[in-house]
Amino acid sequence: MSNVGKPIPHDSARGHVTGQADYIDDFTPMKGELFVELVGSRIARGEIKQIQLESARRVPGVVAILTAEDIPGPNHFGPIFAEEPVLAEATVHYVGQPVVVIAAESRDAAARARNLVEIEIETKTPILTIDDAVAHDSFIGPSRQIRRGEPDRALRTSPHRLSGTFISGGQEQFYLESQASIAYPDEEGRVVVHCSTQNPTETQQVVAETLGLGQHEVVCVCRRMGGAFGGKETQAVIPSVAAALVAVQTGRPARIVLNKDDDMCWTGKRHPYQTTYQIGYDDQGRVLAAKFDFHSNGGAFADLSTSVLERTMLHAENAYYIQDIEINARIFRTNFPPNTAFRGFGGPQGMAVIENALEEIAIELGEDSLDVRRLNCYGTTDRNVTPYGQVLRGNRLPEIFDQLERTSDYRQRAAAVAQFNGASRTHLKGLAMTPVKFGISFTTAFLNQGNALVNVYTDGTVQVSTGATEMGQGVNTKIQQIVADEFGLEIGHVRMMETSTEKNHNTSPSAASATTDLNGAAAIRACRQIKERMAQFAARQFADDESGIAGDPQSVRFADGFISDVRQPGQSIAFSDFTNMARRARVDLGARGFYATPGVDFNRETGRGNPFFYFTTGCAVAEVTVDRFTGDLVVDRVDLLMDIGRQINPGIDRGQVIGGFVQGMGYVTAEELKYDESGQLLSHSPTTYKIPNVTDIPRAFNVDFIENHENARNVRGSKAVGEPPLMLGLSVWVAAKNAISYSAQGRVPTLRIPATNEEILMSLTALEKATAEDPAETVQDPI
Ligand code: LUZ
Ligand code: MOS
Repeated sequence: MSNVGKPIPHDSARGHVTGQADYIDDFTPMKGELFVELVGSRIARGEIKQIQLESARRVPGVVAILTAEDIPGPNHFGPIFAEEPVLAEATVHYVGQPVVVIAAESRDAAARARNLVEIEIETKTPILTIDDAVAHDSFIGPSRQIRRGEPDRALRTSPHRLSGTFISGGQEQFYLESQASIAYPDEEGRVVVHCSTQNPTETQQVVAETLGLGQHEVVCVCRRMGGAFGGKETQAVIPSVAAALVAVQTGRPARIVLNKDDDMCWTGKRHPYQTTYQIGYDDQGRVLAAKFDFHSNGGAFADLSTSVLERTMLHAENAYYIQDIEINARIFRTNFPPNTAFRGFGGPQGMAVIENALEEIAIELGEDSLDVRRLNCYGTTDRNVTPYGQVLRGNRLPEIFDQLERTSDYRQRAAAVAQFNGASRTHLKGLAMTPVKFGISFTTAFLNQGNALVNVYTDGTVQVSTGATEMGQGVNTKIQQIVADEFGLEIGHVRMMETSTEKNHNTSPSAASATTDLNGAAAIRACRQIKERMAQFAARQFADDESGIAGDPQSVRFADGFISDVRQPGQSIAFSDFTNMARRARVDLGARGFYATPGVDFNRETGRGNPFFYFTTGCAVAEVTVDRFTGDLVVDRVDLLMDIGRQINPGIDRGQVIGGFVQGMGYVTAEELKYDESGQLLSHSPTTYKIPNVTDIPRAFNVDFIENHENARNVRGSKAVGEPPLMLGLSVWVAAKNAISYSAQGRVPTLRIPATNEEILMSLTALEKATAEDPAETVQDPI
């Protein structure tokens, strides 16, 4: 009996559906609890001249109003550079930057007081575009490079070249549960923070530092999040500190829950990029040389921008071997909220540029872009070294390409698309297959660690605590399955406990798709220690002088709820009886396991190393229809094929793949962040920010996985699945570009991310205008 490999429902599935699963704001208010509001800057950039708090203080029910001066420890924090103020001091750098903390007896009172706070700011011209930031020399961190071969020479000698600027916008994480924390004071000024965070350890650390406490005086607890998608990897910190500050200063519990509009306006998002590229290629479409200059819009403070940028660079070639390549990258400081982690973490921005370029090569050569992509795909025995020197092991990408080409009927459908486009005057169809190769591991090597605590009780039940945080992705269910298998128990005997820094400390954020990998492996290590002790004890029980069987821990098995000796069938003891016996015999039934990913290292200075433990790969084919008159885009069909090793939970993995793909699709086609000229976000609610809904998902959606029983590298032969499918959403964008290209054959359309209806219409119009002005270049007008 194995639990691993079965589509066991998410351990909170019932609670999610019935509403019984508690999120932060569902916690019953504690006695004396205060409600906390932040007052954010209304100005994107300026100097604070005066803060008027008197009228706000007079609002009945207001208990405390605090500013940067009330923070006892250092006011600055940051996951990489400690440069971001918790509360603004003399200057403000983005709309919504928190300046004042209000604590009141009720939400109403807090809201009323918030409206009465007057922050007088001398406005300066904000830096809102990358071009602006370049002009002002406004950047974050050093510029970076990865280089192999002689790209300049290879570009010069290539038979064909193309170049351009590629623009991709940001993306709001759009978790359903906003940033939220409840802090309550312990005696003697210590504090416990319940927080919707991917990163309880960071919350603990920053709360401790800013309050002038030791880390041992702060506990951070996270039962679950209502979504995170990267948005809670670092940015749960400011609300947590605000609540903790109030708790410690007033001696009362304090709750903060951002409303949706504030959350969308004030917190960081996926980084917008502006990238120039130069590509050299031959007559067949083989890329011989590539040069990329990635310009990332970092927002006002560093946050995770340098790590995000690094992942962009490490995915600039996506699934393709490029012999001579140069990847330059830099982050620009602007007056937006600090941009941060978002599922994919810079990967999508890197891959989009090469996928765009390959589509352009295909258009220029009049080839099907699948042939161009397949030709450039990483090989299995040669052409299999990345620009940073990591060798791909067991590369299944060529096989995935070929299998999906067959199972999706790619060739017949490509012919049908061409035929359709020759006949239709109102619509254009497009088809594209794009791959993903996503590196699994934090590129910051030290983060690749996890620890787990396993307690076996005398009734044979088990509690497991790890540093993993549950954000709906099902990490708890997967670890529950893994642990149940270790002890040979049914899943109901194993319970996952809420995440707390008290039980699991010095943890990494639940991020980088690696949470099950790291914490599942740590849990196995803990189980193995307990099993080892149990086996020693069992061997003594199973020893039999009469039949001459000596005690042998090696022959003890844990299966089907029993402990047995393989040499003596019928001599088994129920697990629950055995645990009781073991306790009486003073056998230690608890353990803490630790796991550190072996062999990962990357040298930022040289741009060389093995940053990733392995890669998760896959391909998707998307077929779309574009309305020539409105730019409306319909995704007719998607076929998706991935290698995610041996699945721990096929049901949960399927949910991750579908959800990730659709979220990626939203990024490339619909989700547009619109700001006014003062840097205020205009699309800050579900009515103005368009995420995919049920009518936008592919009309036909076929999801499949290749068999990969050989994968032994990772926990239970599985592979990480959280982020990689998001990048397959690019297939929809490429299919849209493919569709547009039919409106003027041989001419390359320009298309940004996101390809909203408006963007598609503008691209079509520009192409038609160019064709009308210069018809000679048009090979053949299909209409
Ligand atoms: N977070 C991080 C991540 O700190 N480092 C990473 O490499 C990463 N990759 C993906 C998602 N989150
Ligand atoms: Mo992340 S983008 O917090 O894995």
